[in-house]
Amino acid sequence: MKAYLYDDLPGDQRLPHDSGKTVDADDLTKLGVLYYRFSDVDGVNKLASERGYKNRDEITVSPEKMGAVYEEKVKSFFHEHLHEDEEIRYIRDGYGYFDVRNKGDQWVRIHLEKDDLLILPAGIYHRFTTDETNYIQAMRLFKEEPKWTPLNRSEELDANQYRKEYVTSYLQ
Ligand code: KMT
Ligand code: NI
Repeated sequence: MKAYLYDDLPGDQRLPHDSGKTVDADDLTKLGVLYYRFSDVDGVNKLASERGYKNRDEITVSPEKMGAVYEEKVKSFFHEHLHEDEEIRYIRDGYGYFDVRNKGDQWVRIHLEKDDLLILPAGIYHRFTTDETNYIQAMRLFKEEPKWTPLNRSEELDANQYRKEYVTSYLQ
């Protein structure tokens, strides 16, 4: 895992966009973003059961797997959104970027690799993209009633109960 402030310069979303300003795991924790590394799935199973997760699936995001819809899919993952539930991703292979908004509403870019696990809290604005390797395989974990439909950022959404709880807990 490597995290830094996004440079906000034009260019493909899959380029690093590294401003050179590092963000560490403690800074992420202050935003409610938790980072772990698990070399095998046993640790993931334990964490999942502690947090009440029962379901999971695996997704491969790559042109080989997705064919013609790959570019479209990658663009859709990159729309800024939130969920009314936690989002847990365990990277099984390849690389990807999760971008999250910090206190000053700047993007923090988190580069994940195999064995990294990231927990994004409910209500945080974020987006995802593959990197230049165009390949990631990830486990997505769900609670029983998944409330993680992506809700795109808007002014009305700032009044959402889960958004307000996130702001109160982490941004004030
Ligand atoms: C997400 O949350 O945007 C995704 O599920 C993308 C694929 S998982 C790396
Ligand atoms: Ni999401």
